[in-house]
Amino acid sequence: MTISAQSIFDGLLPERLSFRSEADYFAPSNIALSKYWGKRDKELNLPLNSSLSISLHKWGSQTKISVAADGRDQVRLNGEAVDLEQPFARKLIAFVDRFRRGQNLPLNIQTFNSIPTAAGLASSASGFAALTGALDQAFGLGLPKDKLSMLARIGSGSASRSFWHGFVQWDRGQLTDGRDSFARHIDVQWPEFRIAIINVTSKPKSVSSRDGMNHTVATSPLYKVWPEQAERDCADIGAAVQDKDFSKLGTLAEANALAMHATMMAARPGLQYLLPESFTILEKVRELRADGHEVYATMDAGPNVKLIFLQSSEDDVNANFPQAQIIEPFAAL
Ligand code: 2P0
Repeated sequence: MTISAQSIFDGLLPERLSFRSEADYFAPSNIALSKYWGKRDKELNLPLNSSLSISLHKWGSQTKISVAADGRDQVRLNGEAVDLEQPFARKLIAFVDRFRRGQNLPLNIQTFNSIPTAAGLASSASGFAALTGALDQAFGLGLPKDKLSMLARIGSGSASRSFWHGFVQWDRGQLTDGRDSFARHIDVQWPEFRIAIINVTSKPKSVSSRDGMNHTVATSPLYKVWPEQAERDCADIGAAVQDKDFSKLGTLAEANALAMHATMMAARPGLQYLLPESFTILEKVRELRADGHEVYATMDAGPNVKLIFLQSSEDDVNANFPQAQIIEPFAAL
């Protein structure tokens, strides 16, 4: 039985919507320490494995919604009007239409991304989370965060993890309709935890995450072992977070990221997001560790490298990677 994404929205929303209040919702971006790579259902964005992320503090998306004064939808990104035929606006309006279901509710939707574009981080995670949260406010739905996470997941899988600060786990779930596939906050504060973003290039990637993961699942002979290993990594990284065992967390996160990239490289044709500069950074990270500094790396569907370390290693990271942008995920907001 195939279940449509629309039926999930229909099941959670009232039949008739009305505009209740102006909305303003912030969602942080996130980086997976244990990666989501591969879907068991493409329509519902159901993952083949659970994943665990750390949110990027003030880096994320802020979405404001008000009634469109002239009766026509308007979309603005970072203050600039976006043509509704542009892919960004089309995706956004298609998601809003899953809420409106043909009802005449024209909206003015403004999104501000605080993620520096040069950081090369995807904004779809925070973007769909902020949009879902703002629609919930605008229509006065009052949905709990697990339901917001489930709806945002249909926009983009990693968006399910962008409703909380700190550590977040997205459980893969077992049900075919995805009612049990949403994220939850992990109640651990770790003020010494640091993330550094090392930008290799800010060029847009040639293969989207969505196409890349579908291609990997369909053609990579190494993918067979990924879901089980990733599920185990996710559980073990979750335990390391609870125990605040940084060596274990870093070792597993780096291994998990490399394993994800290995599955992609083995796809046919192979998919390689990492560039020579990415490998140079990885080598330097290994050298730092050999010198006794606990610094670990993770990479997503692009060549940029993200480092994780504790406050005690911050000076070493700054000295070795002066271009790094350092984020304190548990700093006061
Ligand atoms: C992650 N990535 O766990 C993994 C690691 C990229 C590499 O989630 O198709 O944009 O919209 O569900 O969420 C990026 O994939 O893909 C992603 P869709 P999404 O962060």
